[in-house]
Amino acid sequence: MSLPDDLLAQLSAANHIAVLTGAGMSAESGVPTFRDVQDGLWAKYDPMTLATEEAFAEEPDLVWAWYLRRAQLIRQVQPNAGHRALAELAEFKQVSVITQNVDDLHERAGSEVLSHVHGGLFDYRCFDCAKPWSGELEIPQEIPERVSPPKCACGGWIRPGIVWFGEMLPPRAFEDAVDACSTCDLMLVVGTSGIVQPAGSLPFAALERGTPVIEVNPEESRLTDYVTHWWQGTAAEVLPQLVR
Ligand code: BV8
Repeated sequence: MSLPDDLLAQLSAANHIAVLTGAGMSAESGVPTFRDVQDGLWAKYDPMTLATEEAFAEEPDLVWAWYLRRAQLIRQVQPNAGHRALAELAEFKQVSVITQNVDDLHERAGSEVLSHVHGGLFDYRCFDCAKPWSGELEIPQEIPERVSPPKCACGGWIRPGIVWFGEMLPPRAFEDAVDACSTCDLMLVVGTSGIVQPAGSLPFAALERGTPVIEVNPEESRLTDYVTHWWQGTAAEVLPQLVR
């Protein structure tokens, strides 16, 4: 599958490209998406219940162990050809990467203009006083089902610096994301089901201005009916074609 000529022309003429990425962006690095339930890690843990303030307040050791497992996995994997292509594209165009992912694979691939609208797995703060935690994350080789989080000096538990369901998105990151989608010449939407809000609505900030939005996804998503073009394929297959 490739792009229709008119979109190819718009892509090469674009000076500023906004890119919204979701869990599918990291799938080819070996990170399960939220919709993947085949993998044991996810089948046992429903992100919808565990990725909440209530779950952490009730069972901090269960939630903390779940995030330790995810941090351990991210440390073991590498950015894929899709991450690297986006970093390379930024060498000759303005590229604003907006990611829903909490991993650091875009950074490790070299992407700089980056908004983490759902926070980052490697930022930590106190659950009670919100003071950033600069301690060393200890990830045991074998992570038990439950691990007590580290404690802040105030006595509160340390939590991951990510946005849980029901929590506000980081205002600055989301403002930057809306700004990029509202001012870009073209938008790419890569590897997202478009289910989670308000991030899932960002493409409409481009569409309502008549800016072309190209979706890269092997399957249809909630956004496919609305985007300018669905480029059916995976991130690591399609994105390197942008920099050939
Ligand atoms: C909030 C961190 C309010 C946690 C995450 C309307 C408006 C506002 C809110 C809501 C709303 N409707 C509902 C809500 C509530 C909720 C929500 O969206 N619920 C959903 C389930 C309906 N939203 C919130 O709670 C947000 N907060 O709105 O607060 C508020 C306002 C004021 C004051 C106080 C509060 C917070 C949402 C953030 C949640 N945190 N992550 C963690 O990771 O543990 S979201 C988490 O799930 C991920 O970060 C990611 O964003 C999301 C998963 O979505 P995707 O990335 O799309 O991944 P998914 O698996 O779904 O799809 C993968 C796609 O990839 C598929 O399409 C697949 O085909 C494709 N794919 C697979 N392989 C590949 C591929 N594509 C390319 N290449 C491949 N190889």
